[in-house]
Amino acid sequence: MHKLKLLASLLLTFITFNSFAEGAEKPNILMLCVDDMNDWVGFLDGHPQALTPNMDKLAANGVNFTNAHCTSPGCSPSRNALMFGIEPHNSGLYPFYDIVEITTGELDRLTPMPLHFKNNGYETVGITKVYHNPDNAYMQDVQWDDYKSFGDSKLKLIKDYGYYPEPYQKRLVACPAENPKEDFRDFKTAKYAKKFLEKKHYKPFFLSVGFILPHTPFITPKENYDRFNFPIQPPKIKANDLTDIPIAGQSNAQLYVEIPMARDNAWEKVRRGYLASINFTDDNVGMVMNALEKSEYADNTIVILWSDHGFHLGEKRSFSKFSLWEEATRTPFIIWDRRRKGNGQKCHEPVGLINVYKTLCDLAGIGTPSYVDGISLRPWLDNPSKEKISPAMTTWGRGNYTLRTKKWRYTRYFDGTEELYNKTQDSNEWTNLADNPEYASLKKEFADKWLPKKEAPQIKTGIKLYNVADADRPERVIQSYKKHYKTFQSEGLQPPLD
Ligand SMILES: [Ca+2]
Ligand SMILES: [Ca+2]
Repeated sequence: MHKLKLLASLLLTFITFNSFAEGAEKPNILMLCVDDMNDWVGFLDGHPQALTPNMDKLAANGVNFTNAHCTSPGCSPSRNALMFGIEPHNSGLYPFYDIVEITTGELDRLTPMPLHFKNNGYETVGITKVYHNPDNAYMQDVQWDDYKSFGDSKLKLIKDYGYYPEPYQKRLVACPAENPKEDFRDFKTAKYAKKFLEKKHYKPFFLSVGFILPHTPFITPKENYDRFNFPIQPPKIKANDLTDIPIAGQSNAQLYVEIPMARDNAWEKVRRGYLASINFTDDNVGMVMNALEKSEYADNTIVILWSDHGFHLGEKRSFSKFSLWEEATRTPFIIWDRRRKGNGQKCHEPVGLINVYKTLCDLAGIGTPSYVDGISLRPWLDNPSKEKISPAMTTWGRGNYTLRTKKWRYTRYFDGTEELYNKTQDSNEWTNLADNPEYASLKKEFADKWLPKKEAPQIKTGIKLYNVADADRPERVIQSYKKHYKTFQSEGLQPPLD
């Protein structure tokens, strides 16, 4: 018995020592996943009142990708593309899914990124919103060594301190709650990450920390609202911006949101709520980053921060995401790997979040499954001004694609209609040049060279939300857009085409 114990103890020591030695060579990964955050952050200079000192510090330490774009402008398709490393036109994951309910086997050939790291010796930990909820349940015990999801405690809203629409619309609520910050899920998420970083780990770790703010509703502790004084500067909006946009594009504008916002004069309150929500996420990012800096992992941890897509706050007469315009496609994106030569610089080349999977594998020194799309961004981490020829592509529904180069945005919808913007002269994308014959050859070149030649069929099981006009369902969203347009006129609002 005694001998057996000794043997077991020796064996344990050997295993522990061995995995530690192996781990010492591999960097840890800390992935900060943010929801619905656009460029209203200090490090992208998208709003003069943005207050994000912690993320600004991270951006200044690492490489700040200023021209980064999501793979799809909705939580579910964006995160599926990122976490499985596959473009929607290769996976068939175009709209929103409950991927746990996909019963037809299309996901079987895919390896979720955490599982791939786990297979390569990593301890994998996920907190709150990494995949789109409830997709964190997908292969949860297989891909995560530990997965923990937090919710808010019961929040007591201070309604008259912001906007609380009557009739109630959850996505437009923008007011603080009386509760202390400890009651908020994003604080709990950050605290769990902090505790993880304070512990001793014997394997390299892949830690994914998913914050839900600034996703709607914009509810934060009061102190975050108090940091933003009226007036809140509005973004630049051209009232009749949609006149030169084809109907497939127009239908992506969330027009109906503007009806209560205009009636209640609520835009400024809602924009304040958005800034406050980003500010609260920044506080929580700061908690995690401070814990990392104090930990023994500070020197051997790659930090990556992304948002799953951007957000409209009135531009193109729209609110939220679900479009192929810059407000929805562009995302904050930072990678800080202390070994890279480009740290402290900005990269203005067009990059996509589809590249996260290959980039992290490359930085960790592990291979990638053969189906994985995208490229490793490691060359731009060493030389951020290196020219990148390939555009960033964003897909929203089968058949709808937008390409972003440094100078152009070219969009083609399922019905063949198009948009083209010269970003150098028209950063707001106000003047659609697609019908100008001068650009016919440029459009053709974009389409021939970069748009998908083959499209995977849409996966038919597990669909949850389907709110785009695309090749599989061309009519419904366009009809509902036309209906909202009529309501708009009857409410006496300036219609977006006049
Ligand atoms: Ca989102
Ligand atoms: Ca326009």
